[in-house]
Amino acid sequence: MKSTFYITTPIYYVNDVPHIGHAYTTIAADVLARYHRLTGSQTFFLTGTDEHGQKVQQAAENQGVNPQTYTDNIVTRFQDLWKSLAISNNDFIRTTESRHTKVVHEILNTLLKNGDLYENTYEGWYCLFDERFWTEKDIVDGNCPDCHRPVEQIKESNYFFRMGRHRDWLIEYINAHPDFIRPDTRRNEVLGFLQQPLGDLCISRPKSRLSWGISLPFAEDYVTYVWFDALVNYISAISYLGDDTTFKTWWPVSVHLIGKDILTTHSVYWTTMLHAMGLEMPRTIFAHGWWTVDGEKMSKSRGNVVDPNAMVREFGVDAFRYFLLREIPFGQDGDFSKSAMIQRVNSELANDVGNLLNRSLTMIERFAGGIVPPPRPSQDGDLEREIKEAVGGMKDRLDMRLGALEFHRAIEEIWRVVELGNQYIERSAPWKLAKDHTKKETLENVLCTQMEILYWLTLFFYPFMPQTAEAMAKQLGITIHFSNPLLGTTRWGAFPSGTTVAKGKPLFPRIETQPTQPEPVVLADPAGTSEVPLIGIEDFLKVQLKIGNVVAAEAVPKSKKLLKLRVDIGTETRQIVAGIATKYAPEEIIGKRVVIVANLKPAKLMGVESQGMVLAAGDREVEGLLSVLESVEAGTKVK
Ligand code: ME8
Repeated sequence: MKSTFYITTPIYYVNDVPHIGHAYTTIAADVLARYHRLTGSQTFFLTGTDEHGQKVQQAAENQGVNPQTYTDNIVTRFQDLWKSLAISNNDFIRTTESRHTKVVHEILNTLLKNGDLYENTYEGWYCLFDERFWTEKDIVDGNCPDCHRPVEQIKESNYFFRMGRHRDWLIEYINAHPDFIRPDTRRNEVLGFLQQPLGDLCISRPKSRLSWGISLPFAEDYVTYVWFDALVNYISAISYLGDDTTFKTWWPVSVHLIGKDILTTHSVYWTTMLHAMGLEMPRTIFAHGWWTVDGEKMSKSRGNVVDPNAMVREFGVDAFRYFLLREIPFGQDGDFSKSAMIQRVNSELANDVGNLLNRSLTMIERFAGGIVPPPRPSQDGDLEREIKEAVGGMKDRLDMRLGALEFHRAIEEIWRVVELGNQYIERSAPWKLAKDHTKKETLENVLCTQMEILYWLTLFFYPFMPQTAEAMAKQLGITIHFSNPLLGTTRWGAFPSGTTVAKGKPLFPRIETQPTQPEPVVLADPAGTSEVPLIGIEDFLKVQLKIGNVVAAEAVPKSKKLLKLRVDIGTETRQIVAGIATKYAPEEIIGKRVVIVANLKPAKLMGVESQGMVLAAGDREVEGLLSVLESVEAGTKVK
């Protein structure tokens, strides 16, 4: 029997445009949905918009349009954003659709009939902005404890849901189901909340105060209050009270993914509503943490709201998706900054992945005419075994990590294979094998293994970076049908030999930051003197030495000695021409950390500009490049 996986995001309010917080939840849900499809689960991924309520009514009034026109307009911003973020939702529900309002009506009728709803007069302090009542002890100096705006005393008749009667059951249920509310900190928070007596829930507003909502079927002068309308989307979208087979296929939901701001509404309001309806509980409600921006709360008034569209334009969709899930452990709060993003893109994507792909394809082109050779007996037994084990055990490890919603850990598992791939190239040194024709088979095996590693990486990357996976497959010269359940059915050795690779543009171009050009210093020229003069420390300090990371290398045409290098020095990437071709093949030094003179005046060598010099040992002939023992960051000064 096929397993099923149903995942939801919150349905977002349409009184505002989408920002990185909305993108975060939706991208995380997308990764899980894509992963489950790739492992063969029948998957349903739902997102949508929450379109009723006072704020929408007000926003529409401010624009002088009716609320439906207003929401029809804003909703496209969410839908367009999900397209540009490569979100693979199966459905998009809007609470103004009749398939939704119909179900809300039926649920309300049933609950009233069963005695779960009652009418009562309610008096309390009301916050217009938060659309909620507070008790006397909650308010602070006449202001809302949440948004600090003034509250007003309101007395009105409303409908209530008998929520309080489910409290003991709910506590027991949470205690008996450790995976129900996650992470543990949130579960404890909910249990803490339930220590207090649980009141009943006001589910309506009089139309005189709020007209933009779903009318109560048994009291036309009232509309339902936001939560009783919004939460129902999770079942109205899967044909509750409509098509029973569809509903039973998906319910109970596997994961309700939410932010920590709406933990109580989901863990207490929604679960007690479901209990009253006699429906099964969600398997997991997971509340993730909160993003701040450059250390500050994100808000319109601060003007620091990050627009995901701008991030996609600047960094590309996959780099943005990758960053959000790699940067902070899911569940914890985190801070968004462009500098952190640039650092990750440059070191983990451009360097680790970009180099692996680029070097491997270059070598297939140079040593095998662009055609992937067949597998041969292994050259580096231990490392190959380690790689095969890392790849072979990956599905189990990803099942575990993603089952626990530990996205950053899942990425770390995948990066282990990226690292092994880079190590494999270093250790097996195909450029050396290519010089010895008795090693032809060994070389072929190495090249073929490199392709196999890259093939697996496309599968592992796919849930996180779907466009990258597609682009990688294209460069590897193969078609991968990612909609097939490939993880779990594919075995090592799947990459077809005889394939012609199609090296293309770098997947993740390095992001250049503003270079801080050092003042060029003219050095005293000691050449010609047989005696090496002593210099003072002040002279030595004029030479700015830095650690650089070689990101690209190619021969200078018509030169036996020169290589043209691109060297990342942290703030920028320099082109440096070095006389090292007799010692090093271009592929061999990509990824190496070297020491460069950063403040040498640019010069032209064989017509190619060199913006610095790499340091090497040797007198007439280069014997070895200078490097550094520890993995020091590119751009670090050498003193
Ligand atoms: O609450 N960091 O909608 P909403 C991380 N309509 N996530 C964030 C975030 C941030 N700074 N800001 C927002 C609603 N989010 C209701 C939901 S569900 C039946 C009804 C994300 O538009 C996070 O997922 O205010 C949060 O729960 C959600 O957006 C709130 O979206």
